[in-house]
Amino acid sequence: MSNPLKEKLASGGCVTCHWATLGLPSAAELLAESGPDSVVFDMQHGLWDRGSLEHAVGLVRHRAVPAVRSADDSDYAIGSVLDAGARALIVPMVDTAAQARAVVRKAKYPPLGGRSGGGTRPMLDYKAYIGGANDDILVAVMIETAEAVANAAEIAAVPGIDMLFIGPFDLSMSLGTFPDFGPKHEAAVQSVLAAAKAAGKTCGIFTPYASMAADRRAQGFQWVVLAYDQGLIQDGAKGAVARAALGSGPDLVKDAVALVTGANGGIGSETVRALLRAGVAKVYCAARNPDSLRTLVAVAPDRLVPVQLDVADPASIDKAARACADVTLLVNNAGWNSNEGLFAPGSLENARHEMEVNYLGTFAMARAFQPLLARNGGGAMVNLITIVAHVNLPLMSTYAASKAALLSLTQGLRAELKQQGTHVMGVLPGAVDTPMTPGFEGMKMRPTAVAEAIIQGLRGRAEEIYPGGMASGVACGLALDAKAVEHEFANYLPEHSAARPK
Ligand code: 3PY
Ligand code: MG
Repeated sequence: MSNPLKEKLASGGCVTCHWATLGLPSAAELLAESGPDSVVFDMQHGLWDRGSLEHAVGLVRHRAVPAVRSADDSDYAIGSVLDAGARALIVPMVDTAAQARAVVRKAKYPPLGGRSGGGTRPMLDYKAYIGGANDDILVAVMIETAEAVANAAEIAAVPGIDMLFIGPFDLSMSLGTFPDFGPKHEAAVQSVLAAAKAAGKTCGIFTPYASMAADRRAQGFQWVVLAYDQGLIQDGAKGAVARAALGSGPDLVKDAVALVTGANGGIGSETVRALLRAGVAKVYCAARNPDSLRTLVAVAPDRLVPVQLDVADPASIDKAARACADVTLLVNNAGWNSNEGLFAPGSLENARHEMEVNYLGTFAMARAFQPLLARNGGGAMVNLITIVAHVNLPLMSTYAASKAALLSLTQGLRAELKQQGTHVMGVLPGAVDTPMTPGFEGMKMRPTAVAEAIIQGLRGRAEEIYPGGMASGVACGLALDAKAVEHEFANYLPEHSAARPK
């Protein structure tokens, strides 16, 4: 028997774990499948009972090393979780060296302690288990009060204690810093780490998020928590509700006066047609070259007004804002895609131009039309972004970066325009069949479908829409595992593509 957690710690490594509180064996199994070193079952604050713990340990133990935080430091609390098969024991609220010595006695078989033999899992191979358990099982005590911090050096020196494990939340209450941590708390945390190191022992800490776990790991903590089941479900569920949130209010489409930039393009011209079908009063159809709008304007000459506009040219924006002062619905659709990777010839120029059009052009339009929208009752602003704003597609890296900037701008606009009653909607489709995506061989959606989704989104006052199967699939993938999507997108780069570094 050799405990992989102990081996990792001995080599100076850091144990990563997921924390299981909900008492659901199947949820613990899912946590273990993601590949942490350990799953910790929380018997102190979690919903486990003896039966569900035994079941869950059986489900995870061939994937991740089972660990348990015991309910308390009693004989029964410690003995029963070790009998369930825990190979690491974390005992809460240990304040003194005497308490720590008692923990060791309860966790070890004679002659080191007084643990009683028995239990279903030890009986699988009783002789081997009893012979190896004292060495195999890692014993950690939680330091989570001011008293424990003061006694940390003495506690760490107790033979048989392998790790001091900090409970930062209880510690913040004990130190009087709750709900914040702050400098006093941090000084205590660092003093416990130093005490553990001085005694030649390891130190772990509860971390509710992976980013915090990474910071603590860099500081020398050797056991961190990446995620916990309640947090994962709660955050995921909250995020899903926020993403699907629809608002209510006056109709933003019917009788609106719209301005659509890039109205000669695939999505632009279909958006103009969809707006007409939805009953807008008028659409200013904007393009750099108004001649390119002739066919479109002929569809409804009484309601469509061609406008010369280059979003990269401040003078033309000013002129358009003066000519279109009755706008209530601004659709920032104009965009440019170099369709090149980061190391293509001229990629810096591409990047500048994409920023100029996609990000700064939309920004300039928003600045010019903000007072008009305010004067006309608030209305709405729609920004055509793309799903690759959320995750870079290396076939078109610089374009994706400019759209990431636009996504951020859209969030800022939503916040700043709320007070004047302007609804801001981001549109994040996947690949759309337009002249902008000539080399993309995957499934493309029709521009009409994007245009219809824009109308539906405005009717429901959605903040963000993800038209089409590709966009909604990627958005779902990102919510579940953003890193996996990033790596999948990186694979789209062909081996000998022009976008590859030469
Ligand atoms: C604490 O922060 O007090 C903990 O016990 C974390 O589980
Ligand atoms: Mg605690």
